[in-house]
Amino acid sequence: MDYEDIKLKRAGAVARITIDRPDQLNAMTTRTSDELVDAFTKLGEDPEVRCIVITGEGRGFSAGQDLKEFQSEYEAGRERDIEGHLRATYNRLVLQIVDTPKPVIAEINGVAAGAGLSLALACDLRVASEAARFTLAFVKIGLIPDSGATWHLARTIGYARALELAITGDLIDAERALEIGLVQRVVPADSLRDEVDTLAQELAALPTRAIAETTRLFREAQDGSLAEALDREALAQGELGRTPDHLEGVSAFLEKREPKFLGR
Ligand code: LHQ
Repeated sequence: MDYEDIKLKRAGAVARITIDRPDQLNAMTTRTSDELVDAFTKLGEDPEVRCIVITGEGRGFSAGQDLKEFQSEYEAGRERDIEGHLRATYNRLVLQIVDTPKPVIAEINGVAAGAGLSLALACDLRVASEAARFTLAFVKIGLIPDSGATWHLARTIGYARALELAITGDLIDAERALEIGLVQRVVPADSLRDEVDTLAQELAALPTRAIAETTRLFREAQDGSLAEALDREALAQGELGRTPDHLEGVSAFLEKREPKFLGR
């Protein structure tokens, strides 16, 4: 698939996806979403890729749905099939990101609004520039938080704070986002790229399968009992215990040397 709305770059085991619609603050159309699903699917299947970064071109991360995509329907007062649109676009995209068996970092270079914030929430780590801002803009246009935000946000920052951001639509800065745990790190704008590259290289050198299983188990444990979590842990550990990276990690420890993981 040729990409028009996103750019894809590889540097060793790290892949960087950039949403490339800077004039619209990287607001997403159906095409953007289709391209992102395609990129995450392919990178997820590529054994050479061991960490994925997603960011935005220009001064925005993503302003969510491109509200101009349905402009003619709105102007004509025609009914819009938002349910169908969500099912065909963001619902697929969010599940694809979450199921990608590689660590995914959101490099939040600027404003993340609406489904743009939902997208960042679907990633494993969020590193923001001091210039980043965040809003669940949905309520401002008479909608509910979608694209997984009702699921991810309360689990990320707690129910009370999530509900407050959802029903006020307040725009918060990076410092507040860090304080409430919406992002894991905030760095100066001019060092964002370097900081994320360093983090991505570090993650890419770790046992990729163990990271994928860790994120899956944490997610699944949110909705189950301790007994179920223990059961899933034992199953996953049984699998990982048979991997080359487990053997390498233990051998390196016993031989007092640095491990060299292969992501297998
Ligand atoms: C935009 C957008 C945008 C198009 C800025 N679209 N152009 C799913 C299913 C179907 C329908 C509905 O929604 C959904 C999911 C959702 O994501 S709903 C939420 C959609 N997003 C929003 O409502 C956010 C709208 N944008 C804003 O509130 C502001 O632009 C923010 C707070 C993000 C940034 O404000 P500023 O930094 O002041 O920038 P700006 O407003 O001046 O925007 C810069 C340009 O980007 C501007 O274009 P222009 O040609 O005038 O320079 C905006 O029109 C354009 N833009 N967001 N979502």
